[in-house]
Amino acid sequence: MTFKTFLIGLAGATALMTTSASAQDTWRYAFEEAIDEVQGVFATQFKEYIEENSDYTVELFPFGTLGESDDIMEQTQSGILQFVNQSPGFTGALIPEAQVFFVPYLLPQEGEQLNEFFRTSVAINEMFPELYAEHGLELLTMYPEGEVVMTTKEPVRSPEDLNEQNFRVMTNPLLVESYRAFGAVPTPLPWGEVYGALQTNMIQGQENPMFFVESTRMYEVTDHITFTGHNNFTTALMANQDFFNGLSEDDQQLVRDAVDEAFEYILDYQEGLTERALETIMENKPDMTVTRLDDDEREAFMETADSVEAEFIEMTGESGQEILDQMKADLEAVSD
Ligand code: 6CS
Repeated sequence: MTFKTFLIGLAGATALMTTSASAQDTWRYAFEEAIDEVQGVFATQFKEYIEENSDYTVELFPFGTLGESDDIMEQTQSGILQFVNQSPGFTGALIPEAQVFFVPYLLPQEGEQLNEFFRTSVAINEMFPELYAEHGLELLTMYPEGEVVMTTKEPVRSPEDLNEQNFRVMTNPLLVESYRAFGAVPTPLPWGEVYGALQTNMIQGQENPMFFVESTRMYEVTDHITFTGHNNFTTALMANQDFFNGLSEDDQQLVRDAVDEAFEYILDYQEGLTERALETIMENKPDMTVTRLDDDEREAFMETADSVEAEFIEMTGESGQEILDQMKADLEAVSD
């Protein structure tokens, strides 16, 4: 635990202790984005459902109010928070199997096939909950946040273009390996440091879904957007497991119903979001270049997938192999 996390945790614990007994009826829910970004919209739907259908209140903590992604995870594991939305990009450092989402070109980029995969996947809905439970977490859902694009200071058409480029990645070892295989110098950083690191040229690129590139103004500190097709951004909602297990069956069902409602809402909400974000970026910065790699150009990035997959198995052993095989079977089941 960092000193900052300790202080934040102490402040949170003190707040909890000084609140009246009715604090039991207030559930604290933190996430990694702003209230009007995808995770915030999901959280708002969840809150509205719970408050309309029960006497509970849900208190939302957007990015920055309680620290970085790792801080809100620690606070949830220790019971200061009841709910946390954290992406496998960070959880992968805690639960190595969650890094499967960083095998390049495993997931379709966007669309109904991807949505159906998240709805029906055995790996996501049955296997991952067991792995998260080993860390005191009740995995409630995983959902997509959009096709990941690279935003860089120099144009990117091939892995050679990433050579010597310090490229920011979320803090899990497999994503580091993936960008090493892409030819870059991977630089894991928490989100709060990314804008400044681009501004001061400590790093020369980063990846994220388009809505986030727009809302966090990544286009101000990079000049080129590249659609490489290598991934979709996956995120996950969890509850502290002791808290969840302590709820009545009816209240557990209430939570699951709220999650199901928010899940479908967020899939609809994201229809056309990538395109709208791109339009806004182009209005704000007309000389931003946008490149969609053609099949041959993608092939050069795709060729790295086998080595990253092998690295994933090396890191996770038998349980990683089982998850990967099941993910592939789940994807096959939704392909037409
Ligand atoms: O890149 C990141 O760190 C962030 N990206 C998104 C889309 N959500 C939260 C996360 O912290």
